Amino acid sequence: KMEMKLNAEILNEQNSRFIETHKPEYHFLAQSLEKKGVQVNDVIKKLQELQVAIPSWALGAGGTRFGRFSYQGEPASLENKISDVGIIHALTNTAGAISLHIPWDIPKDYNAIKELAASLDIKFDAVNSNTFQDQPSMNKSYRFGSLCNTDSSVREIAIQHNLEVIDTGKKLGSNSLTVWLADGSNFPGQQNFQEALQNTKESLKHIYKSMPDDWKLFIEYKPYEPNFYSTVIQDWGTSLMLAEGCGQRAYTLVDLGHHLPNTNIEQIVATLMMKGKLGGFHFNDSKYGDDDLTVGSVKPYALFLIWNELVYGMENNPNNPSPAWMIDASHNIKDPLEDLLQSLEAIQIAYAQALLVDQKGLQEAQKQQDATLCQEILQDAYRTDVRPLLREARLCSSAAIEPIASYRSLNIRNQLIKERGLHTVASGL
Ligand code: LRH
Ligand code: MN
Ligand code: MN
Repeated sequence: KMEMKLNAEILNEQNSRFIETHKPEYHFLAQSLEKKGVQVNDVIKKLQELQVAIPSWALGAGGTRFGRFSYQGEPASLENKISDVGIIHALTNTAGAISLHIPWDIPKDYNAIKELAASLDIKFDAVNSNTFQDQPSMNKSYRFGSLCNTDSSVREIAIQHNLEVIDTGKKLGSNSLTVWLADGSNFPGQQNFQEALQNTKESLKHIYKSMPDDWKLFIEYKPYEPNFYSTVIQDWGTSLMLAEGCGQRAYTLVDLGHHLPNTNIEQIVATLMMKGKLGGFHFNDSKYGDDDLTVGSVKPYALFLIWNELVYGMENNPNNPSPAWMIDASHNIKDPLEDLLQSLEAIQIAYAQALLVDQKGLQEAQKQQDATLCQEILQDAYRTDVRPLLREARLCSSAAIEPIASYRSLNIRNQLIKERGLHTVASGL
């Protein structure tokens, strides 16, 4: 079977349709930004360098507990998923990594998988463990928790699973493990909070110690779901405490959907970066809970304020490693690849806007306690239409000036349907 290949020639031809509109728009913006003292070439370079991992589970249509509507031409194998990321990466030059969830994505032929990924310039980002679903091979259950379980033999199964995930990641060249736990309770009194947290801490320490020396552990938090009364790692404070308990290479992972309504996420970002403990980032957007909607589709200003702290932290907190960026969004009704292209665009827009913030002016205005001017400075950056910068960055990287328009005019989904069939069921969630 022929998998979809996007080469420079095809993309050049696509770009020729947009270049005449793009160039003057870009030059006009670049000129006005230079006048304000922005080093536009630096911004373009930073945009070209940003790489955001695509989670394997976002390549098929997501579902809810009420059902799932599959999308046509969905990837049925890990190979298919990697080649889908290859399409997105070729169009944007921003998706040079894939994040696997084990056991959903266990490779059969490691060499073939590695070769395929390398041929598409795709790296293996953090590997994710799954102790929120029982596996057929288990003779015990995670029904009452995994790493927190009162039964040490269940904790042992969950720890062993994490060690196997590390092994899988090692074989692929990944160098980080993300742990998200569904552990918690549904009713008051059901669980002893202290015991559950203590067990979790010991289990995580064991996993941390078993990682290779150059690996990082990312500990994800979430306030509720699937448990609805309590969650063991419910917030960034608990995650940070556990990361500090494990050691230097353990970090907190922020998933934008994992906060109660109106939480000031940008302040959490600032605090974690000050401590050098922001390890990973899952982008998505939400209206109500962990909705996993397209990045920037609901609260683009909040996304900008978060990026503003990320940019500040990347410049002022050398003790914080460059965070591992990932999109953790997947939706029911859109073409998953178009959804991811929109998410990447939103991430790049907010990043570019944050790079335009007049940091010196802002600091000065803060010193003067000039709240009006502080807001003016932030919103001047936020209200800039930075899309010509993104287009230029993609053009300079031989990607598509207009990814979605090109994806559509190249009929990529139809080709995938021809290769994979109309009624497909994505492996995974
Ligand atoms: C949990 C989560 C976590 C999981 C993924 C499937 O809500 O954000 O990152 O691994 O979703
Ligand atoms: Mn997540
Ligand atoms: Mn989530």
